[in-house]
Formats: sequence, C-alpha cells, structure tokens
Amino acid sequence: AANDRFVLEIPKVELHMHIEGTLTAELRWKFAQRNGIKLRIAEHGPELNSLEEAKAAMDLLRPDPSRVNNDEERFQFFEAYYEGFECLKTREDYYDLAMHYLEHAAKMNVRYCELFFDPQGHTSRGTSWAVMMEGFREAQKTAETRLNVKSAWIMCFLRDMSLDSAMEHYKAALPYRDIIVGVGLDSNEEDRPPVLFEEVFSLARRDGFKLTMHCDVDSKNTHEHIRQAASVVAGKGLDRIDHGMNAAEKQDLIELIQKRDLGMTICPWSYLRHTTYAELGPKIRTLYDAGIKICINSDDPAYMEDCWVLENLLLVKHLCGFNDKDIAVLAKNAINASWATPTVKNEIL
Ligand code: ES4
Ligand code: ZN
Repeated sequence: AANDRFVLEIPKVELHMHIEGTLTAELRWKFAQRNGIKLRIAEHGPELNSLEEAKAAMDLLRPDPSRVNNDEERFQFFEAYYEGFECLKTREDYYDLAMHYLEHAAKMNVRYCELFFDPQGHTSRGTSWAVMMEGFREAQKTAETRLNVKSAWIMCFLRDMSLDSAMEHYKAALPYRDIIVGVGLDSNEEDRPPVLFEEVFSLARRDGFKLTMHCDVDSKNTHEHIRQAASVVAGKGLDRIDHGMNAAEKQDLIELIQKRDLGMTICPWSYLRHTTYAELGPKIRTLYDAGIKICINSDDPAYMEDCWVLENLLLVKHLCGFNDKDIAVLAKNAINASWATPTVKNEIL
C-alpha cells in the first residue's frame, strides 16, 4: 500500500537474524544438488526428490496461530533447522548463503546488520572454521563495496550443548574475531537457564566482545531467564536481550531493562508459533510505551513464509497501530542498540 512506503524506504538496521534461518527450499535444493547430497527436512525424514517437495516440506513449518503452544511444533522447527545445515559444505556455499541474505537486505534498505551464526552446528558436521568464516568474510566484503550493506557476525552457542563445547568453540573463533562483534546463545531453551553459560560469557566480555542471549517467548521459566540475562550473567547482565518479550508481563523486569537501558530484539512473526495475534500487539506496545529500546527483526525468514525485516515491521505497524513516527523510533532504536562503531551509526542516520 502507498502508505507503507515509509516503512520500505527508511534506512534499516537488523540485529536478530540467523543466517541458517535463511535456508529457503530453493537454497537447500541448490546446495544439495551442487554437493551431490540427499535432501531431507528432518534427519530421519524421507528424501526430498524435487524443489517442489522441498517447498512443500518447508511450508508445513510456517507459524500458524491456530495451533499455538504446541511442543511438537517447536521440536519440528529445530529438527528442520539443524537438518538444513547438512547441505552446506564449501566456502562457496557459505558465501552464497550470506550473499542471498545481504542482497535481499539491500533491497529493503538495510544498511547495517549483525548476523547470528551457530558454529557448533557446522563443526559437528565436519565443516572447518576456515570454510565457514572465509565464505562469510568474502560475502561481507562484497556486500559492503557493491551493495552498501555493512555487517558484523554474532557467534551463538547452542544452549542445548555443554559449556565445555561452548568454551572450545569460543577459543577456536578467536582467529576470526576481526569480523565477530559479539557472542549470543540460542537453540532450545528448555531447562537451560542463562547462568549455565556464565563462564564463557564472562570470558567473552573480558576479551571485548558484546554479549546477548535468546530469552524465547515460549520458555517455561521465561521471567527468570530474562532476569538472569538482564542482571546476572557476566557480572551485571548482558548488553542486549534477544526476544525477552514476556518482560512486558512484569513491572520489575520492565524497570530492570529500563535502568540498564538494554536493547531488545523483537521478532514478531516468530512469536506466532506460540502466541496469538491478540497477545502479541499489546506486549510489544507495552515495551514500546515503556520507552525500552526495542527493535524489529526477522529471526528465521525461511521458516516464516518469507517474512523478512520489512514484513515484520509491517506486521507490528498493523498490530500495534504504529504510525510513521513510531516506525522511525523503532529504526532509531535498532541503530542505538547496535554494536556498530559511532562512524557507521552516523552514516546510517
Ligand atoms: C531460533 Cl526461533 C529460535 N529459537 C532459538 N534458537 C534459534 N536459532 C534459530 N532460531
Ligand atoms: Zn533467534
């Protein structure tokens, strides 16, 4: 619609986007063909024999507000998410994966992004750090020079794996720290509270990395996990919170986040796996009205009916009744919550 032009044209910063969450059926098919491997939607699922079959399998993973709070569905998401890693083998695959996002980002006027990647999911399949990081680095350079999109990487640890594995991967990432701005935590949150990873987050802060962490909306201990992320881990709490939307339900958490001036990365489309439209708008509105630095992001676009940051902005515009001024505040929040250098931040404005 004509009145959505502002949302399209405003310069954007995206801070919560899993590069592996952009593995569309098309990309999976392309990489599987190129590498001569069999494509499946889940480890023990049937082989997918055409692009159409791959698309149909991905379609079943879209969020559907008519079946919210379904544990089965969350399990299916993670199974498919990690199975997708199987088709990535070469440096060229990692380059193409990153470029696919960065080209789309350029079209939406994303000018700077911080992109998550999950190294443990790749090394466990025999991919070397060099293959991964040199592919990413090359894409980053190409995007900056040819597309005017700057980027940095956030290395996420898988919280359903051990602290030892996180520490090992942390150390292995240090040769690539020039392109890694921060450290995050993702994957299945059940029974995996933030404090379990205290040691690696404290070390990363001492080494100069920025810190963030997923506090998913469907976690059983959602409020306690947000509290730990905001005020306990690495001495005083992290530098940002990923999701954490249920803070809207507790005044003390709202005050804690305000006091620490923490940015929060909100991914509206993602929450439709666990939340109804009726709940979603008011929670985001509460955080926004409290003056918290929330920003809007896409999380895993390939799993969300191809909803990228633009579509997520349009969704909150609609659900929260945001006007163009509010959209500008959200865009500004993303710049302020980002870990870009002051020079880069100024260029975006
Ligand atoms: C994720 Cl939706 C979600 N939750 C936790 N970890 C993730 N990694 C990628 N997508
Ligand atoms: Zn995420």
